[in-house]
Amino acid sequence: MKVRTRSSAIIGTLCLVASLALTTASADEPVSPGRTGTVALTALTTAQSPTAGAAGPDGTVWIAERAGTVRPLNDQGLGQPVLDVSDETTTDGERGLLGIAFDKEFTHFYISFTNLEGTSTVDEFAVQDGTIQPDTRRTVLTQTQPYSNHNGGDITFGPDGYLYIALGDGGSGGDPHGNGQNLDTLLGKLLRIDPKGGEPYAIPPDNPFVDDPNAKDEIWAYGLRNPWRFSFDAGTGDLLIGDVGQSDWEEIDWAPADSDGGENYGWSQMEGNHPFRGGTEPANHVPPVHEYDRTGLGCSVTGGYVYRGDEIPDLKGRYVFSDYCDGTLRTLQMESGKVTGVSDLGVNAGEVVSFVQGGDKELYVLASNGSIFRLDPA
Ligand SMILES: [Ca+2]
Repeated sequence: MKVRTRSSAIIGTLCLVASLALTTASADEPVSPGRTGTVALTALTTAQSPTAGAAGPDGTVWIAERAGTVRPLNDQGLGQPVLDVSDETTTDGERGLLGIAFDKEFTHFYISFTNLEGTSTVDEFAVQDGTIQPDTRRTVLTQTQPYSNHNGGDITFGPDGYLYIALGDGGSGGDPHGNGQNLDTLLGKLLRIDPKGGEPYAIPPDNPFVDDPNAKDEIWAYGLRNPWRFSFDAGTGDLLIGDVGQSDWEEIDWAPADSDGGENYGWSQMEGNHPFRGGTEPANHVPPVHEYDRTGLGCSVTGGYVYRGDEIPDLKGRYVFSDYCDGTLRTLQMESGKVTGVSDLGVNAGEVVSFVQGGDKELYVLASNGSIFRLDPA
């Protein structure tokens, strides 16, 4: 999965070792007193390499499996596939079915996957009475990929009703083509489009670069390396992005709900708060709200959600995230875009691939071994 430059097999082994060795937080990590024992991980069921999920119709949670299937999770467990594009994608490198999203009305469903050529593809289906209508399928957006890694792939609708699409820098290592800072490519960006406003989509008129002939109109934010998972705070509308680092620094990026877009998160001049390979900090660099290094807390950040459910009062308003190589669930407490506390929830979900927010705003955790957990009160 979200590995960086070496082979999946090697990294997989490293990550497995790391996840075994690093299940406890390092002694110097700030842990709020009384914050351990807040949550329990309830194992619900097992999927085949789950990568992503979305709140679905009728209280379900739809789970994407990397090889190309989508299955609904309900009280009875994981149902039969409601969609299967497994003959259109592969799971080599960091490819596969990487993201799914519903619009607010549950009338359209979107999938984000790499096709057989490795091209990042976002397709749309109409949904009627909670059922995908296969004959309504159309391709919304594509982006060719120079390498098999750093595809990003997460998709979600923002509070503004527009579809946001995360794309990595194209891959290899160290951003060899300089895509992160190049506004003439969609790679290394967070995009914002209106899939219903045109064919195949419309550009929201207030996108930050619509008046810049040298920049792609779809771009909302840039300077991202592999924004594997991002989300909007269901309470405030703030944007939070987990951007996977290259060698040294994992980071969480942030923007307020009233942002006009155009944030430059720095890659590949910067990795976290640090110049990358002699890079120069851009004048407009928006530094991460949180970063951590590789000395004990992991190697590949998995962005999550601000908890807005009802079941775990102590968790309300805290951003829950993890790391693929570590698996400990951690939280950030934030005020006005500043982190005021970092906590270790004292539970570990293994190789954490993704978080999912249900319609009731409760959170689920997907692990690479297939486990699907729900966060419950301890
Ligand atoms: Ca950055």
